Amino acid sequence: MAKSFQNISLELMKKHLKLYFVMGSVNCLKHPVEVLSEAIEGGITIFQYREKGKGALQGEEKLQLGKKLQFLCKQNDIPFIVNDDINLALELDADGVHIGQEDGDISKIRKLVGTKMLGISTHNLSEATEAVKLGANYIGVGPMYETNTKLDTNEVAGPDMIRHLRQNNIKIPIVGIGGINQNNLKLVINAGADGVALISAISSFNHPREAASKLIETINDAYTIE
Ligand code: TZP
Ligand code: MG
Repeated sequence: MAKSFQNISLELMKKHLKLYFVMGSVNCLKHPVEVLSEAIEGGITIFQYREKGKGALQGEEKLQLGKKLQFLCKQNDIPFIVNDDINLALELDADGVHIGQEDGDISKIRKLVGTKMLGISTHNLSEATEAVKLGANYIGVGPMYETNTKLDTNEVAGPDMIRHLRQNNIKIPIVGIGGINQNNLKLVINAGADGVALISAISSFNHPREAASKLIETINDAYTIE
């Protein structure tokens, strides 16, 4: 039977955030099912279905792709998170949702999703403090670096923002996001993140399995050399 990730503990949440793959069909060079399947083989630890941007699937097509990606996650005990679309998350009975600052009333969303995982994108200490208060299971902090994947990003915050949050008593699980790759991820972990969330560092490669497996190796290294 597939694992339940409801009411997830802090420790397990942190473990799952290590290598957080975010993706939708517009980010992929080949079929998203193939990309996710390879990424899972490579060692990703959580997945977010983010069907967004120019040419993104809508309605029934979005739902059907979501089902296929969720099935792969279930088979491999990988938490399946839906970006933004609370109705889709509820319809699929996803493991969680990830929302930004402009995605509606966060306390209402917390109530709607019940004990599912709730991730919130934050950019500074006041947003992070509020996210903790509203019951986030983890926060995304970014952008860590320049990115071409998302056009409407805030100013680059850099790993120092994560350091700043940790120094100011933000204890919940944190993932850095935005422009993270093989070469800069150690800086994000060393600043106090539990993991890294990324799109193109896996999806833009012809061999997502190799990309993911090198990333997880580097992350594990970063934890051991502190
Ligand atoms: N949120 C902040 S930056 C970003 C999101 C979804 C895009 C991350 O994509 P990439 O390719 O890992 O820079
Ligand atoms: Mg959003």
